[in-house]
This record gives sequence, C-alpha cells and structure tokens, in this order.
Amino acid sequence: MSAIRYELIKKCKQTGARLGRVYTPHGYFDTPAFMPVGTQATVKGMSPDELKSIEAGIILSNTYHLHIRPGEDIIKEAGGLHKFMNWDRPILTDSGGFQVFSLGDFRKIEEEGVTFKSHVDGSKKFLSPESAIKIQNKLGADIIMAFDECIPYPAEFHYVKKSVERTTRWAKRCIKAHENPETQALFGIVQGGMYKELRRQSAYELLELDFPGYAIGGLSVGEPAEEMYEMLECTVPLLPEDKPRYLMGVGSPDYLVEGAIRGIDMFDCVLPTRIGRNGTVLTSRGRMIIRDALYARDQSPIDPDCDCYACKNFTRSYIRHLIKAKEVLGIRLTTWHNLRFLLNLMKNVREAIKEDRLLDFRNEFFKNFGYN
Ligand code: PRF
Ligand code: ZN
Repeated sequence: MSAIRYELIKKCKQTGARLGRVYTPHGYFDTPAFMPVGTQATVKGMSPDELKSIEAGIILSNTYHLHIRPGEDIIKEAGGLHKFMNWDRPILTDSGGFQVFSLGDFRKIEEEGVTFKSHVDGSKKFLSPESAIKIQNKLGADIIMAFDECIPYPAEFHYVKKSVERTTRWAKRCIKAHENPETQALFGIVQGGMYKELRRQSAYELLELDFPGYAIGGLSVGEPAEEMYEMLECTVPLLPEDKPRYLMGVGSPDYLVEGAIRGIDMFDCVLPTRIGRNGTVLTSRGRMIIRDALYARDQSPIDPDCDCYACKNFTRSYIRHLIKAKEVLGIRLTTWHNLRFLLNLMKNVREAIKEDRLLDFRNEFFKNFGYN
C-alpha cells in the first residue's frame, strides 16, 4: 500500500488538464495545486494559521537546508517536521538533489553521491541517494523525493544521457533505502534536459520502478518557455493516469496555467515569496513593483479583485512605505498577497477544469495579465 492515493475527478474537455485530489496521512489537497515553499521549515513571514487562512493545502520544505541546520535528528526528536513547525496539513520535502547543484559552490558528482560545501559554514558535506532518503525518513514528510541530478541548461546530449542513466540508478537506490513506504510516498523524478528522446528514456526507466507519483525535473532552468512546453508534451502522456504529476520549481502565473493545461497536478516555486520580499506583487493586471514612486499616493489596494488580508486592509501607498522603510510588516503583506494570488489562481484553474473551459480561462487571464 502506498502512503498516498490520487483520485482523478475529471478531465477538462478543452485541454489535457485534470481535476484531482491527493489523499495523504495528513489529509488531502486538491489538484492542480501550488505548494508554497518553506525552505527552512517556515514559509518566510507566514504563520501556519495564516497559511491556512489563504487555503494552502500542502507546503514544500528542503532536505538540504534542514540537514545543514538544525539537522534531521533535532527535527525527529521534536516528533517530525509537522510537529516541529506546527503544520498539520501535507508536506513534501525535496531531496536536496537540486539545492546541492544550485547552492553548493564546490561540488563533485560521483556514482556514490555528491560532495559539496555547506552554504552556512563552508564545511564539507556529502549527499547520496541513501542519505537523502534517510534524512527525509527522519523529517517525516508525506511525500518525499528521489535524489536526482538536475542538469544545467544548456547541456550536451552525451552528458545528459549519462546523467539520466545515473539518475535511474540513484532512483533504484532510493527505493531500496526507503524505510517508510506506508507513511511516506517516494516520487521519482524524470530528467533528460531538453532532449525528447532522453525525457522518454528517463520516464520509461522510472515507470518500471512503479513510484506512487512522478515529478518532472530539470525544467525552468533558463530555457525558453516553448522548449519547456515541448518537454512537458512529450513526457506527461507517458506517465500513469492514476498517479500525481509534479512539475518541480515552476510557479510563474503563465507556467502554472500552461502546466495545468498539459496535465500537471502539482507545482512549487519560491517566486511569490521571493519577489514579494523585494517589493513586487502579482495582480490580475500583471506584475507591479510596489516600491515605484507611482504608488506613493495611491490609496487603492494592491489588487481590487483580491480577498487577502493585505488587500482588504491596506493601501498601495502604505505598503510601498513599509517596503521602502524595510519594515517587517511590508514583506509580510506582499508575501501574503502573492501566495493568496497564486493559490486563488489554482482554485480558478480547478473551477475552469470542472466546467470544461480552461482554455477560455487561460486566454482571458493572459489577456488581463499582459501575456500573449
Ligand atoms: N530536481 C529536484 N528538485 C528541483 C528540480 C529538479 O530538477 C527543479 C528544476 N526546476 C526544481 N527543484 N530534486
Ligand atoms: Zn491581496
């Protein structure tokens, strides 16, 4: 028995999108879903109650960061990640595969695993399929991720092929090392760079291992949007209908809608929280740089169509002032709004799937947001 169950509720008649629900040991979440990122066992600036008030159904955290600080043993002693951070809804932890490649300055990739330098104190660290799973077993998230190599863009065919084959060998080692398959679902990660043939090879190899869910990694790494969509179009149709599909590290509004249209069920990204902290907000009319002098005397809310705490209670003028004065409340309000904006976008996407009008929704949303 797997720790999770995916219920396919309905397919959109206009697109390849799916309305679904994923049941986990900590309750269910509706899909397509956006997962706010809580790298350090906290979604920066938001309390668990606040996250619930904006209807976050599942959050993501990181093996790499929690291993370095405070260490998985401290979290296990606290009763696991849910208890440690007081979040009782589903959690997914990423394996560290990606963070090691994007954060570690010095790194050496070998068959056994990856050696890298801690971004905190520069000390030498090592992660392997076995240790990444062992750490995730101690953290206790509902969904855990295989240890993979996220290939940089661009990359040579020959290198990508070797890397894909190693990621499959690592995936097998992850399954073998996993101690709690009944309470934690281990997802495989399809890689393959920007080569359709290698994406298919990676998918076929991982399908044989029968994971309870599949992620698509190595995308949104600097390639043009069209290339990402092509990779999705050649990979998603190979994945099982009765399991969730997760597009890793993708969360701009256009990618969320286009991903859902192509059959993706789960997404995560630091975008809403990160841009919020530097004073950029997402609105139904596009991105807005709230720091801009244009808003100094603007007495309207960030987004008149938004129902979030920031929009119901504060003006652009005030939030701009807080951000410029580097006040904590400023970044709390922009983060709050941006997360609510994306969670609400996903809710609208789910509504549109239910009513077979996701393509119409996409066209209307893109027109207002300023995409084409
Ligand atoms: N692998 C893992 N985590 C990830 C990625 C990946 O390829 C990406 C790529 N966009 C984001 N996060 N393990
Ligand atoms: Zn708002």
